Amino acid sequence: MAKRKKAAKAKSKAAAKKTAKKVVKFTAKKLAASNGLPRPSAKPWGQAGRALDGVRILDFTHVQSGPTCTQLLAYMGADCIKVERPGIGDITRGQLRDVKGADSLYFTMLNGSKRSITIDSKHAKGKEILDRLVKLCDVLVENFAPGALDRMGLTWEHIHKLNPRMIVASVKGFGPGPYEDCKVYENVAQCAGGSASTTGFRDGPPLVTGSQIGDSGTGLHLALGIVSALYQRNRTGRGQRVLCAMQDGVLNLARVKLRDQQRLKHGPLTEYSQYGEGVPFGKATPRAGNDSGGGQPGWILKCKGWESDPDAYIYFITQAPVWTAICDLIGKPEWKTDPDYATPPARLPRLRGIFDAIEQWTMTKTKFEVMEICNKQDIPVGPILAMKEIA
Ligand code: CAO
Repeated sequence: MAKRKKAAKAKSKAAAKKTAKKVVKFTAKKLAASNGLPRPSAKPWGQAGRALDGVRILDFTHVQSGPTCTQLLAYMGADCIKVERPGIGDITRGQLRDVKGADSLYFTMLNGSKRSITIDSKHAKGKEILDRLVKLCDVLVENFAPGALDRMGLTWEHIHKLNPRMIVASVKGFGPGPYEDCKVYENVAQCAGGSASTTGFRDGPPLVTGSQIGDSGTGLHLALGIVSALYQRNRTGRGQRVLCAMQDGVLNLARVKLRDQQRLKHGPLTEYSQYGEGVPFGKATPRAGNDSGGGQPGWILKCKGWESDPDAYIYFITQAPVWTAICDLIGKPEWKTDPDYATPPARLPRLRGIFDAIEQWTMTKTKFEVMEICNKQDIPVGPILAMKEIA
C-alpha cells in the first residue's frame, strides 16, 4: 500500500515537473501565436497605420444616418467608395447650400474622406460594375428606403453568393414589425423612439432635440455593429447582415427614460421636480423639463445678463458629496445641518426652493464666473454654450 502511494506520488511529481517545464517554455512568441495575434508592433505609437486600414467599403449611403457611419469608418482608415445615382447624387449635395455652385456644407461635413463614383444600379452595365465591386469590398453599407436594395438586384443572397466574406449593413427606420416598410427621417425616429414624449416641459407639447440622435446616433450604432462583424469575420471567415433601426437607436439613447417607465410601477419618481411640487404621476414617463436624468438633481439657472442674452444660463448639479460647499457658496450655511436640507432624500421634495435660492446667487455672476468658482470647489456645472461660442 505504502509502496503504491509512493509510486503514485512520484508519478504526479513527474507530471507536475513536466507541466512546469512546459509553462517555462512559453516564450512571448508562443504566447502571441497562441491567441492568433501578431507580435506587438515595435513602431512608434501612431505610426503603425490606422485601425481600419485595408478595409474597403462599398458606400451606398445618402442623407445623414448612413454617411455618418461610413465617414467614421473612413476616419478610422477604411477606403470608402461612395456610389451615387448619375445626374442626381446624394440629395444633400444641393440641400441647404451655403456657397453657390459648390457642394453644400451639409454634404461635405458627412462625406469627407471618401471617394465618389456614379453608377446607375438599375442599368445592366451598372449592375456588372457593382458585382465587381461587391467581390472587391469587405462591407456594403446602405440606408435606402426598405426594399430598394433588393429592387436593384442586390439581395443578401446575391451578395453573399458573390462574396461570402461581405458584411451587409443597413440603417432602416424601424425594425421588423408593422412599420418596417416606412420611410423615416430624423424627427420621425425621435418621436417613435420615445425621445420626444420625454423631452420638454410638463405643461407643454412633446419636443424634438437639436441633437441628431436618430440619424447620427444610429450611424454610430451601425459603425459599432460593422466593426464587430469585421472582428467576428476574422474568426469565421464569413460576412453577415447588420441592421440598425433608427427607432431602436433613439430608444437606446433614451434608455434612462425607459428605465423610469419601468420604475413607475413601483412608485413615484422622487427625483423629478414634479414629485416635490405634489403633481401626481400618470401612467407614462412624463416630460421633466431640465431635471437631471440621473440620481443627482440638477436644473438650468439664470446667470448675469440673462435678460438680453438667450444663453446666459448654467446647468447646476446639486451633487450630494459637495452639498456643504454649495450651501456656503450661496450663503445658506444653515442648510448644512437643517434636517429639511441636510440629506438627499430630505431635499427631494424641496428642489424647486433650493434651485431658486441657488439661482439668486448664479444671477449675480456670468456663466463663466459660475463655472470657475464652482469647479474650484468640485461642484459640477455646465455653461449653456451657444454654437457661436463653440464653433
Ligand atoms: N442608381 C439607380 N437608382 C438609385 C441609385 C443608383 N445609384 N441610388 C438610389 N437609387 C434609387 C433607389 O433604388 C430608389 O428607387 P426605387 O424606390 O424605385 O427602388 C430611389 O433611388 C429612391 O431611394 P430611396 O427610397 O432610398 O430615397 P428617398 O429619397 O425616396 O427616401 C429616405 C429617403 C431617407 C426617407 C429613405 O431612404 C429611408 O427611409 N431610408 C432609411 C432610413 C434612413 O436612413 N433615414 C435617415 C435619412 S437621414 O435623415
